[in-house]
Amino acid sequence: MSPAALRRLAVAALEAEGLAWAGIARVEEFPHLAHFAPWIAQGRHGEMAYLAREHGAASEGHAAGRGQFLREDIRNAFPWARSVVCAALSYDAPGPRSTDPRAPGRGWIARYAWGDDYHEVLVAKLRAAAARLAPALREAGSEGARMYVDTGPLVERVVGYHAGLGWIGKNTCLIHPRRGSFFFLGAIVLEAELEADAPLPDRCGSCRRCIDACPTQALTPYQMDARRCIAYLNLELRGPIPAELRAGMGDNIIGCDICQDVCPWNQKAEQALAAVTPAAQAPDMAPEMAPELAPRPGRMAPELAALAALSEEEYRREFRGSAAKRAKYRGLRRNLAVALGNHPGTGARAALEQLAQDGDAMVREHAQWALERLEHLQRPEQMERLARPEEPELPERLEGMDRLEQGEDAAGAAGRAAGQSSAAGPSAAAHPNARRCALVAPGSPRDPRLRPQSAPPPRPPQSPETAQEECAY
Ligand code: B12
Ligand code: SF4
Ligand code: SF4
Repeated sequence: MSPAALRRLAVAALEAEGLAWAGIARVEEFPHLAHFAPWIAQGRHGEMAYLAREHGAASEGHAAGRGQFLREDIRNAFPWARSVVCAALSYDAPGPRSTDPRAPGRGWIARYAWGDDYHEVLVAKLRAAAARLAPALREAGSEGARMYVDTGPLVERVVGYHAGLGWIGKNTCLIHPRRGSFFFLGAIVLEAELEADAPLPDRCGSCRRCIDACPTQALTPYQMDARRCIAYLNLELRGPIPAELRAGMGDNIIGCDICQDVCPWNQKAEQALAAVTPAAQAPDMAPEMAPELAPRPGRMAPELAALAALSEEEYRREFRGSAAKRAKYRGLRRNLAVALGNHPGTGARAALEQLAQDGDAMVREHAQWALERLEHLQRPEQMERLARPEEPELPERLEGMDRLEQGEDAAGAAGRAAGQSSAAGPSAAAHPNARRCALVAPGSPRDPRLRPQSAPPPRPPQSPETAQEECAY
């Protein structure tokens, strides 16, 4: 069977499982991966030791007399592989942005963790698609196939780039010019040769909004020091959070969305989403978003004190089947202590006094830190500032950005709208999360009813500003 025919079958198999957005990367040397070894050598992976796993004996001597890192060449782990099918699944659920103002005492759970655990959702779809493809692979005489979401020894964003799904932005995320960056990646590594896609050009241009917005200065263009990233601090780090980074973490208790929420390409995706959610097309959800990824109740801007009051059993029930559970009970309480100190509301002091009695010394120490911070914040001038939080710069409207792509966008939107029902599949209406998605106001990608109660209303659109000088397209 020809590489082109295999490609068509692979794409059809994914589509049948609700993965309508995919690309193929040819396995070869990927230039981005030249940055991998120096990144590890600088210790930027922090305690994520799995990223630094080595491959081969030191005597094979790739650099400085050691073996290569497993992930710096995809052929290290998969010497037999010739193609990687890379599927993208949107999690751009309707709802507020992390950069919208929030009422005191509320925190932020990153968007990727609003619905069911994406690992399970996406890997199940990949497995089912691979099973559909298996007879064709057997016929082609190359059956080898491995499926991964996060956990495989490959850098998925680099593979996604070569599969034509987007470019790697200065915030290190993979970004698509019409769909933004709120999507997950999954990979099927194949022994067979499939016709490959071409990469998309980098459209960051001279923009550096993500770098300037990052509260812990974790980003330099295209590189992250994960040790400073809030998503690392509140999810991956098991021990105490370095004191000098705690204030910068703000009220982020699970992950962080800031460098994506300020990205103009996500604002543009928001507009595209609005274009494909007319009243007739219920359920109103992001194109290609699996119903399982739709927000569970209480995920957006939850009340910090209420979460801090959960027993371990209640915590397990609340976060069962959610990617948020990676923080673990003690990690979440540590994060809540920091967030309560940074963004206190009614009941913050009482909640912190409870946490200061916790059975876990790490939680107690973070609560103590937060209580001391509250003392400082209680000075009259600080309280006044808290009562009227400085509104973050709201996303500029980017009508001007559409100029070059207007025709293409309209066609793309129509195509997505047509594909939407089949992508969601018959299970869409049946899934309990689907009902919540249908709450979105017709024609509006972000229903104000989904905003946390008592949060200030969104500001009216700013005067249109083209990001033409900033984003190269
Ligand atoms: C470890 C990890 C993290 C770590 C470290 C992130 C990082 N930037 O490395 C932490 C915990 C911080 C994290 C956070 C998040 N993650 Co994460 N993470 C991973 C994981 C498991 C491995 C990534 C990895 O190998 N990093 C190592 C470094 C070296 O790789 P990299 O940053 O991707 O670097 C490449 C580029 O920056 C580029 N590069 C480097 N220097 C230069 C210089 C120039 C000039 C150029 C052009 C390029 C370039 O080449 C590098 C490769 O060598 C992947 C899954 C996977 N197996 O790939 C998910 C993954 C990257 N994460 C994902 C997500 C969704 C998130 C969060 C949004 C979750 C959240 N809301 O909190 C945040 C996003 C933060 C951000 N700005 O990246 C998605 C990304 C999807 C997308 N559209 O990009 C992935 C692919 C998971 C998935 N299966 O969908 N993550
Ligand atoms: S996820 Fe948050 S902390 Fe991490 S690089 Fe982006 S803005 Fe900075
Ligand atoms: S377009 Fe701007 S905000 Fe988005 S990743 Fe590139 S530099 Fe960052």
